[in-house]
Amino acid sequence: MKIESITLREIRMRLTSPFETSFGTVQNRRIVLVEVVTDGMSGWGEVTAGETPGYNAETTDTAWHVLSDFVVPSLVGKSISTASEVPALLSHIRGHEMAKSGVENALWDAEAQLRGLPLYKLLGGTIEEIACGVSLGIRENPEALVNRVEEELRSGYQRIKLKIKPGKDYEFVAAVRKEFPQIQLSVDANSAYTLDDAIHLKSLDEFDLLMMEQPLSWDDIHAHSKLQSQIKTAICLDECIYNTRHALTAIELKSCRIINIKLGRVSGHTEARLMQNACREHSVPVWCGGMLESGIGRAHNIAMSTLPGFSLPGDVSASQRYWSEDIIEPAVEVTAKGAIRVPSAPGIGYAVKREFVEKLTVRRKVFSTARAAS
Ligand code: OSB
Ligand code: MG
Repeated sequence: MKIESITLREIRMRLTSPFETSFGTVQNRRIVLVEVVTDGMSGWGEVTAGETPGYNAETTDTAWHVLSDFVVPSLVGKSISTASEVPALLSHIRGHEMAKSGVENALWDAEAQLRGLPLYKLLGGTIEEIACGVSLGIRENPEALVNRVEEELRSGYQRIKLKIKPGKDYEFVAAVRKEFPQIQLSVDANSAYTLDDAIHLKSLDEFDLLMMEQPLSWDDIHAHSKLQSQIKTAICLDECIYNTRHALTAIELKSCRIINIKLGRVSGHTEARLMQNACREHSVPVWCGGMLESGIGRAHNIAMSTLPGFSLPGDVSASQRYWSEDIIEPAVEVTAKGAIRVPSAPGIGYAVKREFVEKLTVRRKVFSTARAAS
């Protein structure tokens, strides 16, 4: 595959409602999309960096910079035989996993189309209906949260995840658990606590949670090992795990019993596939996390979720939970039983609504072999 051109676009999209986590609230998204053209075939990827460096170090603007000045120039004009060669071509660039992931995944989409295969098959996926959960932002009070949970359960979602932070945790979880004693329930702290909170976090053991996601510092695998030994609830790591080595370290240190895989955080499909395989060999379940993606990132998440290690419901939910109009068609829909049927069309399996993307675009940069960057 000869990489003929790469186009970066920043689009603006507004979430149907604000999403609050322990590190901030977001409603207006600034999303970088990557379109590659290889052997005449166009493929799409999404950079899942946030607007601020609150979740990890990357932002929309750092991604634009690193893509424009380093990642894209390392790839345009190159010939590769498969998208899984991309990490080696980018190994001289440290970090910036989300920026890299946008391009690598676009090449995976193009490669699947060139081979006439749905992306999930090219990746080696085996699951044809993926199980869906939802991630609920922090609410004003427990009653509002309980009402929201009820709506999501009515839509069929199989697992509910509650965002928590100090002062908005125990009572909120207690209220939801009291109302819904049987559901699969988990919490996500996005690094809002320290080891000094161990006794408080242990108090959540009584709610029979499926997992507690990333309670401690975003870069401290060791501290999670100290916490895991003190609580019954399974810890799931998110922010701490950028690559398979990190996952193996966390497993060896007993820092967690579950791992969340996000394509952007781990730099793309190649590393995600290695990581789920390593976790499976150690009997550690994984699931697909979300980053409030547009339809393009969502479609890639669906393809990844078909790999055999993905044995828990992911944060992959319907387009309409986020957007009044998505940039792909058909929109992602969830069945009454809380599942997404994996599309069978070549590539990501959804069509990109080009005209709509154009309308949302606020900046664009084209890199091609035919002419200089414009
Ligand atoms: O920690 O999983 C997270 C959103 C933004 C940043 C981090 C996280 C999240 C979510 C939302 O939980 C998942 C989604 O519905 O896309
Ligand atoms: Mg998380």
